[in-house]
Amino acid sequence: MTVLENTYTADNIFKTDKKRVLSGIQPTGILHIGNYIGAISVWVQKQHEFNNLFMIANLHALTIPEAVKADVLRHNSRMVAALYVACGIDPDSAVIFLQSDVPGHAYLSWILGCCTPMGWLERMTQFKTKSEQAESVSSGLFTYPALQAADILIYKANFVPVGEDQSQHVEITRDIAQRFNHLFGECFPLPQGLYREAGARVMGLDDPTAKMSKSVAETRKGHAISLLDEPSVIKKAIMSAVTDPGSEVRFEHASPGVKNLLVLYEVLSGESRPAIEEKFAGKGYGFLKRELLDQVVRTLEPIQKRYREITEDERYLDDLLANGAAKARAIADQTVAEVRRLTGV
Ligand code: AQP
Repeated sequence: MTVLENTYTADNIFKTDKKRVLSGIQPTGILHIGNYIGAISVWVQKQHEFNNLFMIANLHALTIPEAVKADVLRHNSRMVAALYVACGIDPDSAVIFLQSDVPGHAYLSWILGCCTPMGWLERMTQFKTKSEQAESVSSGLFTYPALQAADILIYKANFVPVGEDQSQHVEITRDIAQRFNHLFGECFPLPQGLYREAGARVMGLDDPTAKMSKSVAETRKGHAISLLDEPSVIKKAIMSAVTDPGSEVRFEHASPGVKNLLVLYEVLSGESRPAIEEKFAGKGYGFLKRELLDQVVRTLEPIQKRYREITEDERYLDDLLANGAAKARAIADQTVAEVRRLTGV
């Protein structure tokens, strides 16, 4: 693949005129089944309906700098790109790129930050949660929503497929876009979140009251199922997942841990809720766990095989990311030029 930087313009990146999608994941650890179900699987399912840009949000990964090691961040960033493709994103039609390769994100983030009242940022629940856990709280963690708004708005994305935990961030992006449009003139469409009905919030296997999280998984074995886990590791995590002393397998009445396992089974198997409730009634949670294990391993096997093939060829990822960056820059530069004109900077 050759990088055709000079031949890309904002108008020739996508072959057809469709609504635009932007989404991304922070390279803060190995992606888990929650990232797959809540975000990537939706991207894959809907990729032909939209023109897609999928970024690796490595600038966002710096918001907790104590957790960052340069080599690990570099490695994880490439791993996330490889996993996008391994999970089924078509690299020939989607633009896959590193956030840091497009300087317009940070540039626009400053301008949008200036349009964002402090009170809006103070209300963000993710900031509250993450700042409670962090050693020290950076201003980057606080202004993270302005950068995320820039990620989305710089491509004038119409839809943002994300897990439910990100819904407040999509809402604030709409508010920021509206405020910019009001202050400086119409520029940004108001993006909408795209969420799945079941599985939009996968919970930790060891603590079903908190969402499954990459960074937590780094330090707590059995918290998450990583997309690159061996079957033996997955087995351990699922078999030791928190349930309860009962035997309730109806979705509406199950305890949080059991509901989480049922939802994972539902999403991965594609079976209906009544069929699942019938299948597991009176069989005990051990049976549910074994069946879920089978579904997870079957889902992850082809992804892991493709991941190994992709990562064996260093050049493939270099080219993929260089091309993605050139395409993303072409679109981003056009928006930045428009923003400069409207704001007078
Ligand atoms: N548990 C989850 N269930 C469903 N969807 C999830 N996502 C994350 N966790 C779950 C979705 O995956 C994408 C990844 O977003 P991110 O990396 O930018 O940040 P995050 O939401 O904070 O993800 P993690 O895995 O929990 O990472 P850390 O620990 O680094 O914060 C988003 O679409 C998110 O909704």
